[in-house]
Amino acid sequence: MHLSLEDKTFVVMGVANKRSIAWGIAQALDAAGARIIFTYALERNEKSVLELAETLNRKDYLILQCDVESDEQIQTCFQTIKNEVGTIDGIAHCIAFARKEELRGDYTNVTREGFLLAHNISSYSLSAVAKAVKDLELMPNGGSIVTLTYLGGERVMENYNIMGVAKASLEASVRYLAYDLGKLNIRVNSISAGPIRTLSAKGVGDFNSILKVMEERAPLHRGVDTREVGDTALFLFSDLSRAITGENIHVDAGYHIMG
Ligand code: NDP
Ligand code: N5H
Repeated sequence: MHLSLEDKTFVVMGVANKRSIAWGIAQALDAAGARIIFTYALERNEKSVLELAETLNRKDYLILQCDVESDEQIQTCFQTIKNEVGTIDGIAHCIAFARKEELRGDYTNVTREGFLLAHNISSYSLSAVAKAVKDLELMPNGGSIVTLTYLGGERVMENYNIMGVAKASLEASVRYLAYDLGKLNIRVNSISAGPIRTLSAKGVGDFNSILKVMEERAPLHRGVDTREVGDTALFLFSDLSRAITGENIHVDAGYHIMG
């Protein structure tokens, strides 16, 4: 199916490399003809984002720094977008972080600092970005904001620990933001992706066995890839989903329905 978003501009936050879910979303947006603005956190990632962006059909992309731990960087980044592009039609928020040592073992090992850090980067950042959009009137024609979550935000998944608690907060934020921004015809939804081998997933938990269980138990008996998540994001960015907001769509081969 071909969707055309040729007259639209989207901000994609969280491309670290070609395995990133954000990159799968960017590829889907590019296939639909959309213009993309990339944001990255670390200086060292700018070059890899640039190399990837060069492979897109559209060359009128922008690449901006936005470490979401900093209110100042968020403000500067979205003000630059306002100045350079004027208005945008959507945002893909594909950002999360927790300390490695708090992603294994007992949940009660969590520290105050680790708890706050995970919530700051993985949850509050969505609300901060939504606030910037509202304050700067970046989506006067309405729009769509999409974030990424995982089943561990709804149920206990071993080792996900503090990230599960942060995702629960993120998912609740989606609902409150959907209500707030609904007045402006801005929709806010999350995609709950199945396990995908990305840089973040590297070295945390026993990823191979998690994938194996998914292939055994999911109704479709397979894993999912970043382009499949990208295509669902495309749907959420398009008018086809115009009556959907505050929703969490599972792109996980149906794994979440299993008892
Ligand atoms: P990646 O490692 O590719 O992406 C994670 C991104 O988060 C990186 O680009 C990283 O940027 C960014 N990030 C971390 N800290 C900050 C910060 N302070 N400011 C701005 N950006 C920051 O992994 P994924 O693609 O897997 O992760 C994307 C999203 O998908 C996350 O929300 C994750 O929880 C979610 N998800 C992933 C699943 C999976 O199995 N992979 C399953 C379900 C959900 P940098 O490197 O510059 O710090
Ligand atoms: C049940 C699981 C496996 C165990 C838990 C994994 C949790 C992963 C999420 C966070 C985002 C990973 C993380 O913060 C790793 C960092 O401590 C170290 N890595 C980095 O700093 C790299 C270099 C950068 C790019 O990473 C980030 N995030 O900035 C869950 C898995 C089956 C599914 C999964 C992997 C979910 C998810 O939310 O990502």
